[in-house]
Amino acid sequence: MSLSNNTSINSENFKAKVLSYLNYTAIDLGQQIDRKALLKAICLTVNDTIFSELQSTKINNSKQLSRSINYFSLEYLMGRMLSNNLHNMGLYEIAVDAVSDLGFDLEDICEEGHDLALGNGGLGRLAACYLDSLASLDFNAIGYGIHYEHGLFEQQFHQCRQIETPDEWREYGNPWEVCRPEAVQEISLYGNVETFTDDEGKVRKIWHAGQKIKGVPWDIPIVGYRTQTVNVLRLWESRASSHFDWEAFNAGDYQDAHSAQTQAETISKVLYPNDETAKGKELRFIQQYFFSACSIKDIIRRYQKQHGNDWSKFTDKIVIQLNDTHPTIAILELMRVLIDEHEFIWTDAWQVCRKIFAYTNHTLLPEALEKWSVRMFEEVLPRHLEILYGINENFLNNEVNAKWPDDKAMRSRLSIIEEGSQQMVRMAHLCVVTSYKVNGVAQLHSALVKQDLFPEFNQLWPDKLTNVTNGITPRRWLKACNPELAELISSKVKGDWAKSLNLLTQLTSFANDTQFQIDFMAVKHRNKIKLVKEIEKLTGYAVSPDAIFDVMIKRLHEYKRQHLNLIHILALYRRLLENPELDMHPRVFIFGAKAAPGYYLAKEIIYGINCLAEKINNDGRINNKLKVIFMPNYRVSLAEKIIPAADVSEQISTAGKEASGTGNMKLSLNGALTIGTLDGANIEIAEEVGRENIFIFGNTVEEIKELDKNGYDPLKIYCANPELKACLDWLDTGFFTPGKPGGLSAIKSSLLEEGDAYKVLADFQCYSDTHKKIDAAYRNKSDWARMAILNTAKMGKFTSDRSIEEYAKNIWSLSKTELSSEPIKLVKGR
Ligand code: 26Q
Repeated sequence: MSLSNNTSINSENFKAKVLSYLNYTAIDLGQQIDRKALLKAICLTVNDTIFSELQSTKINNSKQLSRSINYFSLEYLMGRMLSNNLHNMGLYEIAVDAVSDLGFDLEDICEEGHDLALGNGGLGRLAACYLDSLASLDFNAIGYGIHYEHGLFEQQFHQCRQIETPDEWREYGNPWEVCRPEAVQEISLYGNVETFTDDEGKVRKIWHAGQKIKGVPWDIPIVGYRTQTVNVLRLWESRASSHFDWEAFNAGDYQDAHSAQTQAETISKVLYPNDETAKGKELRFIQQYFFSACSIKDIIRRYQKQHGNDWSKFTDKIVIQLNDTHPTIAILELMRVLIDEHEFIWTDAWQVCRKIFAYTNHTLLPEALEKWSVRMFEEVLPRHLEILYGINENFLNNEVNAKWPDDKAMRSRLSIIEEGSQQMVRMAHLCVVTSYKVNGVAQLHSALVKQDLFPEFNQLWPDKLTNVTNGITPRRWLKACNPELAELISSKVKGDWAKSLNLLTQLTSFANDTQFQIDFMAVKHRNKIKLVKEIEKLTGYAVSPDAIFDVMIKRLHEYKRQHLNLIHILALYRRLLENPELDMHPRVFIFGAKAAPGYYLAKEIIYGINCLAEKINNDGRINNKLKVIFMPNYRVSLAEKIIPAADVSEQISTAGKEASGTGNMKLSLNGALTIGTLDGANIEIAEEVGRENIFIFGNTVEEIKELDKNGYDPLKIYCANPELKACLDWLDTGFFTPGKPGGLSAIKSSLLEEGDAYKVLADFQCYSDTHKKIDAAYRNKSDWARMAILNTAKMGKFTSDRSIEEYAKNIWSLSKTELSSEPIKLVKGR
């Protein structure tokens, strides 16, 4: 069997294999087949092919001279794997038939799969889309990360409030991963540094570790779309180094014998659920080092297997992309390994690092920029701190001093160490100083990185800072999640649009075609009916598929402004109560969002939306014209259900705050119309679809800066706008929180008393006016359909294949692997 040429697989032999695997996975074949057992058997069936292609890819790669890209990320939001793997392998239809022969629906079986939720939000999902594109474009790539025992928490609502429970993604095993004991690594922590003179009279350093930790790699295959390439995502699990303290055990101290093990295993125990706030916890720092050090060791192990001690080709063969600053410590680890373990002189080691690392910035928010205390650095990684000081000194004394001689202010602004009551290490500075390229993730964001975040670095190295606009994989985000639309598109578009998304522009010629408009909107309507059922299942509320489905799905954060949406819902509700006959097309506002467990106001906003939902959805006076739905436990697999059913996409962040956004691309690709600010990738989406096919509103970055400069006064806006005032005052009354007056006051006070940092009030009126335009536009069915079709048609730019091609060309200098035409024979051991 071959992935690119799956002609030897048909539904009959697929079914036969599944049945034979059921011997392993089902307890009792005499009984009705258990769905979970069937799912596992199908996974094992496709894994036969996937793992053999994985071996072939490895062998093929080892024969090539091309570079490999090592993607370092603390997060990967993979979602479910089966349906995507089947689609990429071209086996989906065959599997549908085989499973249907067994009396099941493949979609139902896929539903049994657990999401791989090893990430928080955008950054983690981006990493997953990029892995898909790297494999699909035949690049030699590996993703490195952490094998968290618990991914992002599961969310439930109790009395409208978010409750977190642990994610148990591997409770019953994960069929997609394989342990690689032959590549286990050991890393050190704590201890001290000894300086000595070696036999040749050279001064050397040795780090005596206080603790050793074992890193056990788990490989998850990443299947390219309709190609032979299968890459891997390698995730490290932490274990105690000496498996068990037998001495303590024999001495009867069972507690102590276990404690080292427990402590070591804590490192990969759980994903930190914060996004956009970099709170300094030692365990998080250790996670970052653990994974970076294991990955650097693994890269060197693989390199040496091929090249022994010949380091001359190292920088030709290896490039490391840092997904935000989270893996920055890898830079210091590579310096340490090269100098202390491989006897590189400083300048040579530094040259290597400067050629190998590139860094992607995903945020401008000051609270999200990582800083770690020097004190903690010194305790956990004493040798790395020494190296850091060396790098900083050279940088300040040579590069900064050459450009700005004796400029103390500049030195302290650019230094990797921030002085203050407590010295801190600025991880982003270390990244920018070392990396040969630094990129932002959308045009506006990259411009602001240059202008506002790192202006001096940009002066120092004008070619270093650049842009690569984010992208999404159309395989998962259209072909797999919206099969009916995919089929409709394929009936009109020539060529494989899932591989070349620009082919979708062919749809523009059907945008005015009445029959195509009807077909397009009929698909949307059927997707809405499916979502209606899901909504009923998850929330108990009944909503009509004829209403406008207005969707806001993303992490909960003040800058994303779910509360702007909330206040506007209040305004609509008031208008309806005043006039139940109000001429308004029925609207369902659909939310999906998790809040970081320690983020108070974010949780209050969730509480507020849920309280509104309870009141509004049960209010018989408003003729079902308004419904509010908060879908619990938002995650990749839920996004796959909501996105195909969306009419309106809410992208309403304060201008300048959302680096890019990627949900905006997914929704638009599936024919939703955006209501959005001129922020992140919204700007580029507007450029692609045309201003007439998107609803742009709100203050621009410049206008927001002006507001700040002139002393922004939310109270003035509140006093001048009676509707806005009434809505905010309503939050104080207890109307939505019976028995608890003031139950929603925190939202109001964040806006009026705490300064409305994200300019919610400044954008309220134009947001409300723009929603009126949406209401009017939706009534013209043909116009709306045309706009929706044009959104789908113009999304070609936002395929992650385009992003990856840009990284490969402009940052990584990566050429594609040449695929072997001959089937590769696996070498057998003796
Ligand atoms: C850092 C230190 C300590 C604890 C947590 C963190 C942490 C973890 C995750 C900080 C940030 C994140 C995640 C950030 C993120 O998802 N950013 C989003 O990245 C997307 C992909 O580029 C963009 O589209 C979004 O605009 C951006 O918000």
